[in-house]
Parts: sequence; structure tokens; C-alpha cells
Amino acid sequence: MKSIPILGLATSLFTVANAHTLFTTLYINDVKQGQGDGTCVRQNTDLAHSNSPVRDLSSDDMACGISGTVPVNYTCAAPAGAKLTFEYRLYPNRASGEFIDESHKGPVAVYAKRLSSPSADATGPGWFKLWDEGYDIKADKWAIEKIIDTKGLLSIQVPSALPSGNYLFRPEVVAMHNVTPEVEPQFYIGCAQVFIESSVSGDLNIPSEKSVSIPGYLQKDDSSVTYNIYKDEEYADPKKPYPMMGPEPFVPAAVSTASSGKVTRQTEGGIPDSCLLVNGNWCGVEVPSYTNNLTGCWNAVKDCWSQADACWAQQLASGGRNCEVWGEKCKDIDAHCSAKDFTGPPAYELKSDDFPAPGPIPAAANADDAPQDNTSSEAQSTTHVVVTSSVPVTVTVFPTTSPLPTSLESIPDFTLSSSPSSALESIPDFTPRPTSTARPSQTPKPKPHCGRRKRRQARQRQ
Ligand SMILES: [Cu+2]
Repeated sequence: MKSIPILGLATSLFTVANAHTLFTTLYINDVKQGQGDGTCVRQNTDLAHSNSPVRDLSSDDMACGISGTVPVNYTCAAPAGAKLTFEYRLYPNRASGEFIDESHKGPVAVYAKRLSSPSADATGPGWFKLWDEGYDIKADKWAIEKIIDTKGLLSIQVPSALPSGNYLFRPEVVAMHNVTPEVEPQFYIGCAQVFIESSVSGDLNIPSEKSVSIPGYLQKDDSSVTYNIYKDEEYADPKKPYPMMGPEPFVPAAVSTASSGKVTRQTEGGIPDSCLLVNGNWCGVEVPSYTNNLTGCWNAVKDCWSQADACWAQQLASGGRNCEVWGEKCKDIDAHCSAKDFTGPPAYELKSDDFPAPGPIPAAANADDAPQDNTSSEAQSTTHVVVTSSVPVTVTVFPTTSPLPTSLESIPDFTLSSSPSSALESIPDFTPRPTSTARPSQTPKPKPHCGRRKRRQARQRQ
């Protein structure tokens, strides 16, 4: 018999050494995508350092964050003109209710890149900026501080004139609090894989001065990179305007509804209809059906646990709560197979164990910059999110329509199992896992300190 200690491993990996922030969760038109956070989102797969920043401006990690060059399984569909919301969490599995530490000040932007397929290269040319904000002198606020005010949520509206197709949307939160001549800003970036379903087709013609390559769009000595938020802003009189990073935003010209024809739908990379439960970019599907025999029952249990293992293996920093839900299902089937009065497949329910948004979804930051035409309201009704988590999803796993045994004699395996152990012997090489290690640690971590010491040093230098 074997037992697989994956759960224990997952738990230990949840010790995040130094707290920063991570883009964990995507919302489309105010609806959280998938279940269990991280659906359609490229996150750092190094769970122990998942909220660490990128600092090397020449690194491929600048495109979609650490491990961001690897596509995730799912791409979420969004209608033309959709509102996208990116959720940032200080602790990705939401062990605390914090979003970005208050010491982190700096600009925010959202970039996009059109891809020929969900797995096309994230790095290199073709990136353009949809929106940005630096330091708001009037409000005396950095763009990051505004995201903290909205509980880690940043919304932007997709220009409705973007042609249909696969895109990466890349929120960029830049913390400048540690910047010195030797130390670059902290870039908190990730990418959402989104398919824009639109009646607009054809090329996306980005003016050359607004199209950039990532990495490569920023240099170490750019004034936007070396800006000292203490010397140039906080204690400066007059304050020195912050020179934004990167190119000017590009807003494609709006198209009129008259010119729109057929809406192009997503055909690859969506969440399959066969998914019963989603955790990030994993999904569980129906276990092999069986009727009234114990061998079939144990085969179902075995399949169930192997799917659970895959779920934990693909667990994101944002959590494995639905892997746990799936494991509960496996335990239920297991108990059912072991029961003395085994009478064929029972009915089960699966409910996503999910977090709601931490606060109201904010309005799109670029709502004024990107006037939308009628195509957006037409297209809003076309969103086909397969699985959402705003409302818990309930699925019957084993339809009770399966034939029930007419008599005990028709279940030979069962008649043999006068003791539970003899039934277990019919499952070679498989042991249901212990249940005590199921949930990754939710213990609140110590407050982050990554910025405060540097901040004091910066002040002392003046
Ligand atoms: Cu930090």
C-alpha cells in the first residue's frame, strides 16, 4: 500500500518568507473567474516566494512575472468592452485581509498583448499600455495607495475596438519605496489570459511609438526608474512630477455597431464543460461510473484521489481550497464503498469553497479615457463563463438514476465483505490519504517589513 504525502508538502510550502503582493484573481464584468482563485491567471509557481517582486529589468520575468512565460491551462472569455478587475493580495491565499503594504508607493499601469494562441510567447514585442497612473499631486496619492483604498482591486475597461482574439492583460504595480541608485523598483506583475469575443476582427495596428517590447521597455537609468519618492516627492517643495514609466497608453479608435458583424467566440483554452469543480487552472471531472459492484466503487475512489493529487500538484499560491473540497468527495465515496449496506452509487454534491471579493468592484480606472460604443452593451450578454464562484456551484456527481441492485446476491464483492478489511483487500496498492493535513496553514503571517527600513535610510540620506 502506498500513501502520497502531497498535502504535507503543500502545507510547508505555504510559508511565505517576505511579504509583498501578488495578482491572484481575475474578474470579468464584476464576476470572479473560475473557482478557488487564479483561474486564467499566471502566478509565480514558487509557492514559498510567490509574492516576491521582479527587479531585473532585463529579465523575461518582466513580461508576466516570475514563471509567467509558462501558459496556464485556462483562458477566460470576455465580451468586447468588458471590465477587467485584478485582485492583489499581500498573502496570496488570503491568510490575512491585507492587499499591498502601505509602505509600497509608486505607479500602476495595465498593459496588453495580443497573442496568436494562448501559448504564444509572452515576451518580446507587441505590448501596449491601456492605462497608467503615477503620483496624483492634487490628491497627494500614489496610484498604489488608491489600489490599497479599493482593497487591492484595480479595474480597467477593455477598449471595445480591440479585435477579437487571445490576449494577455498585464497589471503592473511598481513599488518605489526602496529605490536607490543601486536598487531598482519592485515590479509586481502577472498576466491574465483572456479571449476577447468581439465582432471586431483584423489586425491590431499599434502606432510604433506606443508598441513596446517586454523586457526592454525600461532601462536602469530611466528617470521613471530612478525617481526617489522621498527626495522628489514626499519632502520636495515644489514636488517633482513623476515621469511615467513606459509608453503613452494606446486606445484603439472606437468602432460603430454598424460595422460589426458576427461575434468571434473562443474555441480553445476555455474551462471544459466537463469540469465539476475548478481550483485555479485545475478541474475535476466525473469519476468512472459504476452500478452495484464494489470493484467499480473502489475504482471510482482511486480515480477520485488521483485527481485530488493532480489538484494539489497544480495548486497555486492563491490556495487549494477546492482540492480539499474534492478530497472530501473522495472520502465520501470511500466511506460509501466501505459501508456494510452498500447499495450502488449515491448522489453527491460539490460546492466551491471560495472567497467573495474583498470589497465592491471599483469602476474602471480608464473609464474616461476609453469611450465605448454600443458594442459593449450588446456584447455583455454574451459572456459565457462556464464556472463562476460568486454563487457556489452545486453538481450532482453520481446520478441516482444508476440502477440499484435488486438483491444482495447481485453484488458478489459485497457478500464477501463480512469484515471491512476484506473489502479493502480488493484495492491493491491504494490507501486513502489521512484527512488531518488537508488545509494549508491559514495562520496570519507577521507584518511585512520590506520597505520600512529602507524608507528610514532614505530619509537619513537627505
Ligand atoms: Cu514589498
